[in-house]
Amino acid sequence: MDVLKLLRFSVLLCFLCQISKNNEVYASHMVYPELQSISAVTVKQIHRTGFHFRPKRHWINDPNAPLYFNGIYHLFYQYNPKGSVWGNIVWAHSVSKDMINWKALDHAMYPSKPFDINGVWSGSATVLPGNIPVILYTGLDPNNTQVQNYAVPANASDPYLREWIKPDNNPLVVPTKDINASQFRDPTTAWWSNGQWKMLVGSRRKLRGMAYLYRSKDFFNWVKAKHPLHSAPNTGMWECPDFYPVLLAGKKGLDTSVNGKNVKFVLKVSLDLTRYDYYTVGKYNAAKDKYIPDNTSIDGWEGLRYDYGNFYASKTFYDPAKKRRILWGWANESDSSEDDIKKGWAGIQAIPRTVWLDPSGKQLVQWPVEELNCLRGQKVHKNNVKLNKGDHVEIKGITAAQADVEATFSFPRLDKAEKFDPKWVKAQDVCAQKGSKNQGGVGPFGLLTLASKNLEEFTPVFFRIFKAPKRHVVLLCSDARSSSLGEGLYKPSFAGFVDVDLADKKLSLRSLIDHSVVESYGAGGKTCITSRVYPTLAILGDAHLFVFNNGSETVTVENLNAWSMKSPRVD
Ligand code: DQQ
Repeated sequence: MDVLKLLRFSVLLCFLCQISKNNEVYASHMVYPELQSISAVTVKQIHRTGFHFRPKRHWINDPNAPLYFNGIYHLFYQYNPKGSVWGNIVWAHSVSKDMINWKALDHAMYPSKPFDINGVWSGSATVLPGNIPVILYTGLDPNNTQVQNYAVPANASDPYLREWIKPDNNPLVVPTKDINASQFRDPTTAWWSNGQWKMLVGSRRKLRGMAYLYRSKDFFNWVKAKHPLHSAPNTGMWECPDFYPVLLAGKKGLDTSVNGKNVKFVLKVSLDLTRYDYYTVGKYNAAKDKYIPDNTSIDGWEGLRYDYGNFYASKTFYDPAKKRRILWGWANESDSSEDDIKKGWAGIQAIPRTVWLDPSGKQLVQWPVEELNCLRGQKVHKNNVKLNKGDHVEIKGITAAQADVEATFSFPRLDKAEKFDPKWVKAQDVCAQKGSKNQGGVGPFGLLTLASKNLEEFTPVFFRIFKAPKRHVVLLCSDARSSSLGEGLYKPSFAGFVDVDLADKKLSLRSLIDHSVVESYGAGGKTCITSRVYPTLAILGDAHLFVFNNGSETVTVENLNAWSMKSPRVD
């Protein structure tokens, strides 16, 4: 074992010793008992998002059971109705016709029964034959044992499915002796294969992350399969697993129960130890109930992520209305819990994204749902803007604190690309080392978002191209280090590599800028990064947007469209 691996192993070990010493419920969230019921008197507006989903006040985390049912999109989410840090969790419920404008309903579930009296945690929806929606979720019983329950609508003909019943024959699944009862949660959407329902529950056995598989003929009597669907060493607790088919070609989504020749599968796990969502693309052998990641997918911490920034506990669902698969993910805050109490709110959902398999078959591609475009207002357009080394040009005429920007950059040649050091394994480290201010060869170029007029504050989102012996390496960076003059903030240099063909010497970037979030899609959605930032000067009407180049090779902004974004109705 090399030194790095040894170090990581011992860090993991210490971490796990600590949590097992702690007799309290291990929630994977930071728990502040003294803060969790401090109700917000006022809600600070400065960093409030305009078009990202969030309730009026208080804490939110995981999206739960996203669902399309009889013409309505449903979003449930983990919510603290009493305060702005994690705690007092209920299932909040909102409905929408377009996933952009939302109507809040009464909470769908709160702890009330012996099988969930200590918690109603994350879960998923399945629509059973006959068009009957069912929710599977994790309950914490009086011993804090994590059990899997179900809930059904009280009235399936209510278009909003307002009321949910938790029948008395719960729990459906309790952890057997071989399972860690405090690390056993977040059931998936169930799928039908070989004459049975199947579902996964996330867990860990020592350091091995596990997706336990359960089978049922009638959806109510579940039997644990002898082998998990999949597991991986040294990955720790697998929260919120998600397992679904994707077509080999095209952007169409598939219902979760589809399998066949033209289909691959995606297994996503939220790794509690790193707080990122990782996925692999692979094959699902339905007869043996085994999932095997392709050899192009790394199965662990160095694997593919949906998003290389603040994006966790995500979940997809199949939208039969538009035949697409949609991804929801929680973008948590990067400020402190004291800040959150002062703000009176914490947590947003990232913009829902359509996901499909890249033609290479090696990764997914993500793009904001098309409905988002209905918020586009005032537009500016630029083309053929030449950017020499050190140039930055302001894009005026839009509300830069709440905007959607799409840009294509081109460069005449790649000869000036900096040398890639093969030791650079982690994109985030390269971004931290190289940044946007250090001059490069081809790049850094891109956008300076949420920038103050004289650039005391800005969040650069940019590409930097390197030359490795047989290929070029493209880095996409969303660097929060200069995002704010404020203190006590987490300001990471989030970054991901972009597996893109540079034959046409072009790279595209889309950024959704929304006061305290910059959600970016590189190369048409091959690499995505969400940063949470809290400018002090670049706020509201004082926020600016620039394009920039700090590489010695001239870069051209071939085409740029930027829109002011309207605020949807989210009540
Ligand atoms: N959040 C829920 C858990 C899940 C975690 C509790 C992930 O069910 O494992 O709020 O953020």
